[in-house]
Amino acid sequence: MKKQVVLYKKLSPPLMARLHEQAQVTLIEDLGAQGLAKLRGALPAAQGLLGASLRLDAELLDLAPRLEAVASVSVGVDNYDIDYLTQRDILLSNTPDVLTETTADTGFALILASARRVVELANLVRAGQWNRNIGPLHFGSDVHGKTLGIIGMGRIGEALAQRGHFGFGMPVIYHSNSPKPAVEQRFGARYCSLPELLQQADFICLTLPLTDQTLGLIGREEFALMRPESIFINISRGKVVDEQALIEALQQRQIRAAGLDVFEREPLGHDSPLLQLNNVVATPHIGSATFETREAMARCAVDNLLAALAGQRPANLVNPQAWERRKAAV
Ligand code: 8YV
Repeated sequence: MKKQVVLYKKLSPPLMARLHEQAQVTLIEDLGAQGLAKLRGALPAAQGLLGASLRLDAELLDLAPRLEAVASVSVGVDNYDIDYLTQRDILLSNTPDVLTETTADTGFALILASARRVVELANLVRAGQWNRNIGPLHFGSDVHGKTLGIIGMGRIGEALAQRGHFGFGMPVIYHSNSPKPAVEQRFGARYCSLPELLQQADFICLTLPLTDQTLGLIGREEFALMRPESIFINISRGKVVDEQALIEALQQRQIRAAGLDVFEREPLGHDSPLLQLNNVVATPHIGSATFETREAMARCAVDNLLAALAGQRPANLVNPQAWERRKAAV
């Protein structure tokens, strides 16, 4: 008997075919009001869920008494009530590794775009305002040789350090839960405290997950430690930053510029003060958004889900305790 799977993210035809072969699939095309109503109606029969960008909390999960596994098409899992999933023995999986390089590329795209004012000056050309040689009024800042500060030295932080060290000759300093000797050896990186990093780095990059510990980590005090020529980059989660404090730091020139791919609320409000600032490069959460990587992530999520529904341990299990509880109950 095929398991009942509810899909709330469209998959490519080959992945859809693979899923249909092994499961009874209900596709929720979008997460608007109608889509959410359809999702809620499908949850009572659901044994597997696959998708992303949906807050999966106890209220929704209580509509799914038969749920065995949730496969997220993301590496971040801050939108899942992991404790409740574990309590219910529901296996949650994610898609790390496959998106690491692409997301680090996005980080460097923002470093270069914000340092060299690429968006602002490209818009000046497009607006027909390039009427003379560019002068100091439009100069940007160098990237090569500047100090790269990385907050959160996980897979993506490491990939960013690799790009900075080997690609741009940047000294790398970092702050994370614990020192990473292998990273220090590979990239000549130096571990330092958060205040030290904020005071010393030319580029301050957030590459850490959103947790109870990192919520609001970068606020007024932290921006006040940064140097006026420093540039702030966020490719992690918007809520790691006090966004009002960021806006004030930019308006008051406490920092030179910001490259932001994530925001407290997404999509970013059209009236956000961030969009009135020339020294902000804002992208719509494109961290992993390439054809190749999103297909690899979806493939990884399908592998995880089908393994879990077949009674096997998914390769990328977020809550191993749920697996242990499952095994103990057999
Ligand atoms: C997208 C991400 O949000 O993987 C994550 O955690 O933030 C991005 O890759 C995700 O892929 C949703 O589709």
